[in-house]
Amino acid sequence: MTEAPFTPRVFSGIQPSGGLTLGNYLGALKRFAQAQDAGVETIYCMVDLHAITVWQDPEKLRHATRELCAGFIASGVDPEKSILFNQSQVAEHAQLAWIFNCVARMGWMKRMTQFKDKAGKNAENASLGLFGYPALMAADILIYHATHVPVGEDQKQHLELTRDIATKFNHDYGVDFFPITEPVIEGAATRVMSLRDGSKKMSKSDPSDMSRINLTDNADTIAKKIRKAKTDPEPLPSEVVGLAERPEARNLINIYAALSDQSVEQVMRDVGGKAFSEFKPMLADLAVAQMSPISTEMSRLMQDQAEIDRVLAEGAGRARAIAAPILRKTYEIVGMVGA
Ligand code: AQP
Repeated sequence: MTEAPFTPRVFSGIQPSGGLTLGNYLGALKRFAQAQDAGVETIYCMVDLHAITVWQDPEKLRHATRELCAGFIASGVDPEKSILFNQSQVAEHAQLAWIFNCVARMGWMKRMTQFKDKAGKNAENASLGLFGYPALMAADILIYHATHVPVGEDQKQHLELTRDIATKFNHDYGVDFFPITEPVIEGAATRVMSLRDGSKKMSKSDPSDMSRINLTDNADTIAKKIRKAKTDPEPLPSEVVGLAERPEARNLINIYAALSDQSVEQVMRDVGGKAFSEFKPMLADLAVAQMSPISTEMSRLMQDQAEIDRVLAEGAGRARAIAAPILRKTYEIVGMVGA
């Protein structure tokens, strides 16, 4: 439970490490826009400092950051209602991350599955930043005393670590300063899987473009990717339990449910018994209808980069106004002279 003195505040971020996918949209962006309209302060960040934990071409990083900002806005995040900015413009994230590097334990970090997945067999050659990533993520959240973090299921472990860091900091310094953040992981598509392999998460960095739907894909490409999505030969079951051993079928049903704002049970009632040859075009039509306006709006917004940069700078100013006093107070608690 979050302690009483903390006002509810939502924070979440996305890396500009490539183009956005349907996974980012359903697991994150769509829910960010919903949270914004629920009457709570919302802060959303393009986490460019996280992106460089693996090599990024500087020009592509700049482009991806602006395109991501366009993706936020096109998905319904309103920069007037939410605070929208890129992480590197608010130095307090990195400053608090250093303090958290000194709070988090090596043993905790070594258990993080994302590091193991991303570093792969060549962990000795991974950057120190990739290993320390979750401490920076904890700082992103706690520099705003955020109480709620909407994310996809893949980020659950990092949010547990954020709670551990807040708890240890509060305990070590005898304060009740950082909130114990609640992960908000809900809905039918909290883990959208690859279209080529139902056991792997859909990801912007998957080498196969056919594995994902990009927010910038046009209608033909979306339809083709869904048509070619891996499935099995059986017709769709009418009950959720029938999906247990069928990860690819489950994934497509989850996507359909999330896109149409229905429960999985409702969708199964409608599509149970259908062959994939019948269901896939239904899904393609739905995906095109939902995604095309977003991609069109992103292209329109990208034509005015000066306006995107203005939005980011303005959001950064508003973010700094919250972050600076929290960092100052943290320094004071830790014992830094001049704080
Ligand atoms: N497949 C997914 N299903 C549901 N949610 C997802 N998210 C990502 N993939 C899926 C959610 O999107 C938010 C931003 O993620 P991120 O860009 O910070 O990093 P990530 O989770 O590592 O996403 P990718 O697409 O897999 O990026 P790369 O390939 O660069 O690592 C998070 O809330 C995440 O849960």
